[in-house]
Amino acid sequence: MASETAHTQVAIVGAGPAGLTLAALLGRAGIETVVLENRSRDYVEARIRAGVIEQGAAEILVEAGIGERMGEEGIVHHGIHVQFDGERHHLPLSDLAGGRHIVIYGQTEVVKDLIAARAAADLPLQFEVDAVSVHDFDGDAPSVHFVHGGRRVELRCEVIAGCDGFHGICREAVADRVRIFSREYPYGWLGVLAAVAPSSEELVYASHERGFALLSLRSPQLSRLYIQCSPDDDLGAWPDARIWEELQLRLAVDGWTLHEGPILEKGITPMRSFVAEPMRHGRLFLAGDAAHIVPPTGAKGLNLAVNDAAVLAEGLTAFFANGSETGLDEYSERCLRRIWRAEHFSKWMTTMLHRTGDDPFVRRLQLAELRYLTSSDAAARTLAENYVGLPSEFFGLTPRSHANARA
Ligand code: RFL
Ligand code: PHB
Repeated sequence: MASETAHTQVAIVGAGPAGLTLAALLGRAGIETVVLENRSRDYVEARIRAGVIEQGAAEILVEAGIGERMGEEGIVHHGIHVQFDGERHHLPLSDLAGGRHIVIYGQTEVVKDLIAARAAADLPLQFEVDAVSVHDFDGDAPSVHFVHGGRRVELRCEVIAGCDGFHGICREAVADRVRIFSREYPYGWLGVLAAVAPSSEELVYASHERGFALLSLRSPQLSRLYIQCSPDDDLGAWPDARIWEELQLRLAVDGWTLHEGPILEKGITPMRSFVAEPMRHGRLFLAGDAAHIVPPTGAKGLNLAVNDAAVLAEGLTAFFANGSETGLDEYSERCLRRIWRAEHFSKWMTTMLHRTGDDPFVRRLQLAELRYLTSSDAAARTLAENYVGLPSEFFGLTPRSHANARA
């Protein structure tokens, strides 16, 4: 097989939200990057995942240069509903959390916009690369080896960003140096995308005796719905009619109708909490799902990935400008403070809302907590400020606007 050598400043493994946002932010700072993705462009652009973007993460995406379509098509929400005992309660997130909001804009759209911007700028992004491996990141001349288009390539670089998701190879390469914290949950989510106008303007999180259900959306014509199921359920056991029947039961409230429509896509996701510490190993930096996973109930996965990318971009910008390693030294610690807050919040939301076994004691405690959440301003504020995303200052970090002014 033919082989060749190439060079860049930052080799980015993975074209998900973490890798693509990092590449875009570094591009703006004049830093050279090559992005390597093992799947095809069609596959990456069709993968349906998250849909809730915190105001702060949306601001980072605007800074990364993809604010235009998100500004036009993204839907700003100021509240959510929490439902239990057949009653729906409104939580006015923005009133409770200093005016901050969330934006409903699919991860699929974020990924499409970032890929389109990179293609328009004619910057290197290689899909369908094989046999990716990372080397020599303990020294100052690391490299990434891969096979692409029948050629074996050695990509020499100064820094490697491991943005290759939970099942990637970058965390594997440091498996003997990371400390792992993890929990698996005894349930999964069956997610569907349906061609029907959302039956509620704002999201509905429902805790029901039969299990959790969530009504979300992607656009005025597209609903996104989830139901708690067993993590090893087969999709075959969930024909469309059963999905709608279960959603009707779990989301029902008097005087409201859940409208049904054709199901365009469905999939089952297991739920886990996971953190690998630290996130820096010499010149190899882990970011996004490669380093941490949260159960989706708190809508934090995508937001954490975008935040990691922003913190890493800031550290790398100073490093390439004047050789300062301060930002890189602090990278792991700065990210982990936000990550652990999100880990706690996501586990809290998950255990409060899901059915775990038949223990009536557990159910009584869940209901007591849900009643407190929907009747105490203090409790509701706790959910709200976490859900819309805590500002950087909360973690003792410089707000990004100041950091930029300094750079
Ligand atoms: P991603 O999006 O997984 O991207 C990693 C990219 O790396 C590629 N890759 C490789 N490339 C080159 N060489 C290799 N050896 C490679 N191995 C892997 C992959 O193909 C992929 O393109 O990670 P990133 O960028 O860190 O972004 C994180 C988010 O995607 C993730 O946190 C969220 O989507 C999590 N998540 C959800 N979060 C929410 O907030 N709400 C949701 O509803 C929600 N649904 C989900 C989800 C994650 C899912 N996964 C990972 C199973 C649903 C699913 C199915
Ligand atoms: C989604 O719209 O996909 C979504 C919304 C809220 C969550 C998780 C997923 O907590």
